[in-house]
Parts: sequence; C-alpha cells; structure tokens
Amino acid sequence: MKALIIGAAGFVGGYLIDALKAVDFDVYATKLKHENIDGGVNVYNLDLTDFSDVCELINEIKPDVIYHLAAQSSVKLSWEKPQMTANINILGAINLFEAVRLHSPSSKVLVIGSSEEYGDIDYECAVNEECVPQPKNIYALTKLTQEKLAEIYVRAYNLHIIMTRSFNHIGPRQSSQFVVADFCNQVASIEKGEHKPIITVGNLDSYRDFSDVRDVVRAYIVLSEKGYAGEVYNVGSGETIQIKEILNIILSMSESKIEISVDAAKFRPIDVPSIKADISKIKKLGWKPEISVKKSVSDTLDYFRGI
Ligand code: A2R
Repeated sequence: MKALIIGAAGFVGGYLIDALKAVDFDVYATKLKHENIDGGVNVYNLDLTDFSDVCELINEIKPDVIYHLAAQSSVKLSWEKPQMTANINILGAINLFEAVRLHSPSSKVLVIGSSEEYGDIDYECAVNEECVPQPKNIYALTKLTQEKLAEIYVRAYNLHIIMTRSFNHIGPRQSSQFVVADFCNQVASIEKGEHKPIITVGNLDSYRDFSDVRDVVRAYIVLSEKGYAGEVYNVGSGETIQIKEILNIILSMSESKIEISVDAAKFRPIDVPSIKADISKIKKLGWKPEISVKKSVSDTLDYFRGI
C-alpha cells in the first residue's frame, strides 16, 4: 500500500512517517525545498500552491492513501500573514482535491482540520461534530473552508475524503511557537544557564484539550482505514486542562527556581476561553488516547533538555 504524506517535514509528519513505516506502508513524503526528512521514505519537493506540480506528483504516485498535513498552522502567524495563510490552506487544498479528481480518484484522502474551527461556542459540555463552527480567527476560517471544500468534492465527485477537527497536540520536536513547547524550551534553557530564571507566558486562563502527537498519528491511521467519506471526526483527548496547570506541571519537573512573567505580546487578539472534544465518534472506530498529558509534557521537556 502506498501512503503519501503532504507536508511531511512538519511536527506531525515525522511521527506519521514512523507509524506508517511500522505497519509496512510504502511511504512517499513531500517537503518544501529547505527542510529535511529522515531516510527510509521516498522524498519529493512540493509546494502545494503549484497546481501543475501537485498534479504531476499525484499522477506519478497514485497513492492508495494521502495524508494532507501541509498548512500554515499557526494562529498567531495567520493574523500577521492572512494572504499567505489562505493561499496555503485554501488554494493548497483545492489544488490537492483537483489533482486527486483528475489523476487518482480512488485515493483515500485524510484532511486535517482544527478545533479552532469551532470558535467561541458554548463550551459547558464537550463539543461534538454536529456543533456549527463559528471560526474566530483567520487560521480557523481557512481550515473550515478546507473542510467545506472537501465536502463538496465528496458530494460532487464521489472522492473518498475524510476530515478531522484536531484539537491541540503536543510532544517532543514541536516548534516552540506553540505554548507547551514554548514553556518546555524556556525551562530547559533556564536549566542550562542560557537564560535568566524567568519564564515569560501569555494567557494562562484558557482551558485546552491536549493530546500526545503519537496518539494523534494513530488516530489518523485509524481514520484513513475506517473513517467514512465526507465525515468529520474530532481528534482529541476528551479532557481539558488549564494552561496554568500545564505550566505548574512543567515547573514541578524542574529543580530550578523559576519566576513567572506575563507578557501581553503573547496574548492573541481573540482567544477562546475553553474547549473540550467529544470523541465518541472516533472512539466508535476503535481509537482512544493512551498517552497522558504528564508523560507528553515530560517527554517534551526532555527533548528540549537534549536528553
Ligand atoms: O512552513 P514549513 O517550511 O514548516 O512547511 C510546512 C508545510 N507547508 C507546505 N507544504 C507544501 N506546500 C506549501 N505551500 C506549504 N506550506 C507549508 O506543511 C510544514 O512542514 C507542514 C506543516 O507542518 P507543521 O506546521 O509542523 O504542522 P503540524 O503541527 O505538523 O500539523 C499538521 C496539520 C496541519 O494541517 C495543522 O494545521 C493541523 O495539523 O493542526
């Protein structure tokens, strides 16, 4: 079986490559020119915004399954670079769906969306896939547009596209532009004496649903095998934790005495106070999370410590 990962050089991509190799897939991976991907896979340079290159690649590989991870994936950057975000997340998705329609219509495609799509809805209970999304930032809107486009390609052309709304995921190798990796990175550099013993933080009041990236890639493989075309699946832990509590867990794992400093520049223009996934739909396919937040945070801290 041939699996193609688009955007394989990112955080999730590395873990997905390993997980697919472990179950004997023939793995094809795309990256933008400047990145690195470890051996054992067929690597292609691809800019998803270049339609003729996307067509050429899909036509050449004709994958059994495509994992579409490529994105401008930062909410913060989406405020700063809205055009670039829309170009990659929306035009890129159209290019992929068109290329699949024209050159490999029997490929299954897993399209990664985001919990950010839900926006500011009533979070008294866990949010399920029936809730009407109300995106509150540019990144979220581009991800919802990608999902709606996927629905149209399923209905109009009978393509086999499955969509996710993935909640926050964390783990070793995540970029420190994301909150947990940022805290771990700061603590590790304080421990190495590279930094004054002060950690700068943004909004600590929000509650988020965090999953370990290794659980997330297992979910993606299950969805590509058993998910239904045109359906959206939440991928999350089903639990929330306050950012303040995560910070306390990380600080408790360090011997250093660290002061906390709140930096207004780290706050987002609009932030959702709390979000928790209802994961009953994906659980029916046989997946559930296995790695605790504590274990995930501890591994991430060790990664930044260089252990
Ligand atoms: O921006 P880079 O150099 O880090 O490359 C990113 C890549 N990418 C592209 N690939 C092809 N054509 C493009 N025009 C293009 N623009 C960006 O997609 C990066 O290697 C990859 C996305 O990886 P991350 O940003 O690390 O996302 P992560 O955490 O792996 O999340 C995977 C998916 C994304 O769709 C997120 O929006 C969603 O899960 O949460």
